[in-house]
Amino acid sequence: APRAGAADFDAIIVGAGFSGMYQLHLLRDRLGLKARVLEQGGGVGGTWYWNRYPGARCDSESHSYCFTFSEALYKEWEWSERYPGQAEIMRYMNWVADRLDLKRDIAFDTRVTACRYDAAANLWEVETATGERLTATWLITAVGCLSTANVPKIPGLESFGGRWYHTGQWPHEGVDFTGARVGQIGTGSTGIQAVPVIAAEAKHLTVFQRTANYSVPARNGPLAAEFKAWARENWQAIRETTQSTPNGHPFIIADRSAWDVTEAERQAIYEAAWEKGGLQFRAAFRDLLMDKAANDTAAAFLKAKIREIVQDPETAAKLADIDHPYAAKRPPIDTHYFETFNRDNVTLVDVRANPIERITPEGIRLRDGTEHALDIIVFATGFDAMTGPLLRLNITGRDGLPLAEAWAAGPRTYLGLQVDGFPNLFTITGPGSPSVLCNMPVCIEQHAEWIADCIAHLRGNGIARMEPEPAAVERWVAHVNEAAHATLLPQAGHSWYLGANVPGKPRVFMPYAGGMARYRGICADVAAKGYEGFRLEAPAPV
Ligand code: NA7
Repeated sequence: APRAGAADFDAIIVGAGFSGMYQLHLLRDRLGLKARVLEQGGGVGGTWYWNRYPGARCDSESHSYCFTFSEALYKEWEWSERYPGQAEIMRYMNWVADRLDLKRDIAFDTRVTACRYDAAANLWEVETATGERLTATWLITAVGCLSTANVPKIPGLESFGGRWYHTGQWPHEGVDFTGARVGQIGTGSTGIQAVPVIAAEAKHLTVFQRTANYSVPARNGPLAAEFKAWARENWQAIRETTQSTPNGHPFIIADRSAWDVTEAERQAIYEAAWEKGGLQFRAAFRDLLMDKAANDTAAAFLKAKIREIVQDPETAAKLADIDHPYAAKRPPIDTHYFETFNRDNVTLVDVRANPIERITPEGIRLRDGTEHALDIIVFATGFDAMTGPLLRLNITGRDGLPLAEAWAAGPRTYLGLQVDGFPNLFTITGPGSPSVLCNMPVCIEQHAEWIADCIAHLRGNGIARMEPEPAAVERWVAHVNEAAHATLLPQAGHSWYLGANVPGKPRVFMPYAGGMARYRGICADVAAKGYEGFRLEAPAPV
């Protein structure tokens, strides 16, 4: 049986984004625990601390992209736009951190390099880049899902004579594109946000597209005073909506099939959704993510829009040559993305047909020998999603088992919250949780609260060690897989949901696609049944 260890802290939390901040607040201010947050950045904000690229903006609507656990906190903050921009989110995060007095328990500029579970002492030892070692009973990762930049290993990058940047590691002082010939690789959510902003500043922008993507106009803009007042007054109702929908957004997915209406009605519904803008487009019919033929109707509508907007037919054809179902990859929303290809200073290059061969001192060379001379390369190439940020922590569990080894064939968790072989480790928005398929703060609040309740239960019952049973992990992995395959999501073979964007990464559908509301119910049920599926051990008598 485990000992009750004498650790430096009750809990160490890695990361000071939404997750780490809320977890600290709950453990310290509600449970009275001694908790410490270790954060590699120089401030709070997590993903928003690093993603300062041009056009960086959240795709969740601002009145739901925030903490909702406190009515007072919710009502005191006023968002200025329908979608919050990076700078405004950073102001919000700092405001919350100050308002809850969190910063005194966060060590900034502190990168975790290793985490080791010491079975004899029953504690976690966490090592930082400066060689400091701290111990804690509970280790909680709050490292986000999209925080390990994926810079593709294109030969010759080191020889490039210009400057290059990854959008997720953007210089804090910004990048001046004036007069520059810019090449951007990547047309995911990030790339689609960056293109119009870079094009407006650069001398020329060449967009290297490997996979064409759908996008719906965000219809961003300042929020009207009436809307702000409505959101303040409807804190409870908004919270109830986000907690009861599958994706945590403040809109309801229509309870009608694409086949319940006539062709003309369907077009009118899509047209209205297009005008309204944003991720709500996918809520037009309940079966868009389940029924391929239903999805085809949305896909056809969106492809027709691209051909309507983009004047050059050849460019339009390349942009509309999309081979995955709509929303099977994370669906981008944009501000004048397709319109930007009508500018004289923007060129689209199809690198599916003619791949990038190498980066030269002058720019990018394609397989057919075409050279694109560039001063700046922007990598909007995404992240080693979900597992990347966890594996980078070099976690070793019981019997010296490295997490990388436990997950060699893909991530295996129970509820996305714990891993067998890694006692007393909690992973906020870990693989196997809804995370990236959900409006993040909604998912994060549920996780942090579940973890806090769990720790309170363990302490109240004198339990010193918690770990999922391998059979529970086995069942959960199977359920995550089954939930994914009940949707069209796995049909986008090159998506980061599957790890397919990182060469050599195992192809496993990582997030839980069964819906946030259902997941919330499952987690609550597990807790109500005395943490069913977990092994709970009391300390050995002294
Ligand atoms: P994504 O969605 O992973 O997009 C990355 C883009 O970069 C995508 O178009 C990729 O094409 C492209 N890419 C990646 N590697 C290469 C190489 N080697 N050559 C050419 N093109 C490449 O990342 P984002 O940052 O846009 O979005 C991540 C999430 O952040 C987003 O969904 C939101 O949740 C916030 P591919 O599709 O792999 O062919």
